[in-house]
Amino acid sequence: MVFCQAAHANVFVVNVGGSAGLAFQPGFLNIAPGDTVVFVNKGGFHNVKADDNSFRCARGCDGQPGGSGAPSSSNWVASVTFPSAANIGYYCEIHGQPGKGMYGTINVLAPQPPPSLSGTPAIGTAFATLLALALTAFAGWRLRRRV
Ligand SMILES: [Cu+2]
Repeated sequence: MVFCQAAHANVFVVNVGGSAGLAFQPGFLNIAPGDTVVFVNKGGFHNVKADDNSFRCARGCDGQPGGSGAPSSSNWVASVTFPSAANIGYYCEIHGQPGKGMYGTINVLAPQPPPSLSGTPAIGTAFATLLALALTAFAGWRLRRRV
């Protein structure tokens, strides 16, 4: 199960600054649990900090070996993996604050059950009923012919 989830995990890129100005692009992202978001500084003095303080990244992330979430103007790349469903707001400490200025949102959506699971049994039951009716009618027709 864990291997399967990892195999289906996706990677999303969020551009930081650069030609987008003082913004994250895309500023709103829908992802699934296990997916990774890679923040890429396209230019400017920026970092990425979660509203709930769950991460702070720039040249790596706080708490990672050799990582630092302090704002930096280098061409940094930082990746954050989101293991479970949540609505995560984040911002640049220099140009934004939660929900204002240079900020963004990552919506980690819980996996939906496949829609075919609810539809298939109903179709199967209807088909079985039709088949039973047809067999009964045929049996009745054969019995009447013998008399
Ligand atoms: Cu910034």
